[in-house]
Amino acid sequence: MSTIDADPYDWPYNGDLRPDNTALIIIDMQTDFCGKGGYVDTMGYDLSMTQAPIKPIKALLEVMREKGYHIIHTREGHRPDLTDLPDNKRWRSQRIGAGIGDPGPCGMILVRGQPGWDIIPELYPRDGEPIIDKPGKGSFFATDLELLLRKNGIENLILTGITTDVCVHTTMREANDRGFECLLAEDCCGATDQGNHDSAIKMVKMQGGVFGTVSDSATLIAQLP
Ligand code: C5J
Repeated sequence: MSTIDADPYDWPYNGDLRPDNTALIIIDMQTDFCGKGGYVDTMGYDLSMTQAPIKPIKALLEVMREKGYHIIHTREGHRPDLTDLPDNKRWRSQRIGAGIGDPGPCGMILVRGQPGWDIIPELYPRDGEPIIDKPGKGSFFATDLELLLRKNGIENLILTGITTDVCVHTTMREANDRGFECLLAEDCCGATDQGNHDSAIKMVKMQGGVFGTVSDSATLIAQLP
């Protein structure tokens, strides 16, 4: 039995923490969300906030690969013909000058196969590490993530990636409702707004850990069995 120091409770709740039953999920570390000329950059946000988690994720990823944990990556994006892009999602993005599906410096914004849509080289998946391509914010909606987790006996999820308040939080909520035991690695996440990042972390911790618990990369690296 082993646990990771976390707030508001040490994780996992039952002490059953093994490489076999635990996955690192790296959410949407794509050029569109943290690279120059991508979606977030085109919207005018400060990229330093979505780039901040790159180094901590890389350090954690290296250790978890070494120890044999499951590693899962996600990408948000739409089909090139945009048949899976809700009209209102497109309309809202166009309003702020970064229309999903429109051409930009990194190709069509958030479209599968375009340079901006892919995962950044620093964190690129290794052969054999599953990539979940998702059309929405949550990683469970319209994907086979749950099937993959259940089939492989994965019960514990370490959530990392961007953005804390949108895709990471939506995925954590979806996972929590499905009974997965979730830990958010605080320094391995970033948002387009520091206040939103801080609030998203605070929300996880309320009600005794309503969506799970929070720790950081240094603690995980030191304590993961
Ligand atoms: C957003 C995401 N923010 N990956 N997507 O649209 O959080």
